[in-house]
Amino acid sequence: MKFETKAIHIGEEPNLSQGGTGDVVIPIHLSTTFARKDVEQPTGRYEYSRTGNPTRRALEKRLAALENAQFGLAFASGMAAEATLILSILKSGDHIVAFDDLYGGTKRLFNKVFRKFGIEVTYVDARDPENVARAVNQHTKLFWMETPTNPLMKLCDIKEISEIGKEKNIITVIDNTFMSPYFQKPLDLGADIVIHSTTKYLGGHSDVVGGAIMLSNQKLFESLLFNQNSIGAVPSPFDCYLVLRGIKTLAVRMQRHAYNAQKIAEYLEHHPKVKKVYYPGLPSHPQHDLAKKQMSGFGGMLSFEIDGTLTDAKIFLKRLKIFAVAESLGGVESLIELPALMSHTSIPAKEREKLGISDTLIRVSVGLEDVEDLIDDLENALAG
Ligand code: P1T
Repeated sequence: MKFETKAIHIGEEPNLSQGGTGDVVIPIHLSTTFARKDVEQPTGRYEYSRTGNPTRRALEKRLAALENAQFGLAFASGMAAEATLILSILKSGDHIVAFDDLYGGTKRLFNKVFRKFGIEVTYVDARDPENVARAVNQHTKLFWMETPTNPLMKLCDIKEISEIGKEKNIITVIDNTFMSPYFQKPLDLGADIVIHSTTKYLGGHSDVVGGAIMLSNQKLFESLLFNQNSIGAVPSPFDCYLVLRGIKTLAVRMQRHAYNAQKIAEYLEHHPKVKKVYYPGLPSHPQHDLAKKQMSGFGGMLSFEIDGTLTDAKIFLKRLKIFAVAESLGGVESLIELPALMSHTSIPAKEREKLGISDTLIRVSVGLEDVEDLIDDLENALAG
């Protein structure tokens, strides 16, 4: 089955057997517990809804199919997926090598939560895989990468980094939130684990918070499954339904997100009040060739530098009428934000500066509105 077909059907096949209802949309199974005939074992597949739930199961099957994975697990948020993953795989004294440009909340989780439990992280510029290899020590257990990164749209070579990981017995985790499985499949490129904030493109409508992990390694899956139940950061059946529903249109949405983002990136690149545009679909992006190699499209996220001060950036944001000034991304509506004051405030100012997250860096999640309306909105706001 091709991607679009899997995105609509896997996990939601109508039950046409004797007694089956033939629903084409899976019911939202609200029951928290499942009765059994025999006290010693569950009668059906399910016993308690934290452990397993039919609506969640449908979502998990679909999530796995999208990333060409054997297994999928759904969580209550992207952060819940990340925390469960770390708790499942690492122990005190272990070490992570991570991309230096990550979602601020991921860095906060590493630096402020897991460091307290003796898990160390070295951040490197993973655009050069050599930097990743050099940071490995005898305790390194994980490589943690986003590509493209949030918010600077830096890429890392998934294949090369995964190969380094395999050589050294280190697990490679790729946060694939920005590309979605429609444009990039890290497991096919050699990564061990893919993680998503399903709050973003998979949900697609800014109405559900969720997370996911996809992988094919049975042993790691069993450990994650055990901890999904033990820690219990699971999504509600209604949340699972919303993500299942969102995924059905993922392919068409991603195509339009990318089309609109390319047009906007090209427009901004020629604007005299814009210093720099970061979008992997632009030939001026320093890793455009890598983008073409490992992605099948360039996605709906971009960022740019306004030529001016923080005040100019704030005035620009205030003048916008269609773009909502809001954190998050990946929904049908266009969102815009200032990472230094919003999504990345948990990174200290000095570190932000070093990474290139300046006070005038603007991040855009390009939505599905008419692109001419979006460009007009930007034009008016930049003219102010
Ligand atoms: O928000 P949550 O579903 O818990 O997902 C966390 C997360 C993980 N990974 C990436 C790449 C992300 O972008 C996020 C969440 N990001 C935002 C809320 C944001 O505005 O960037």
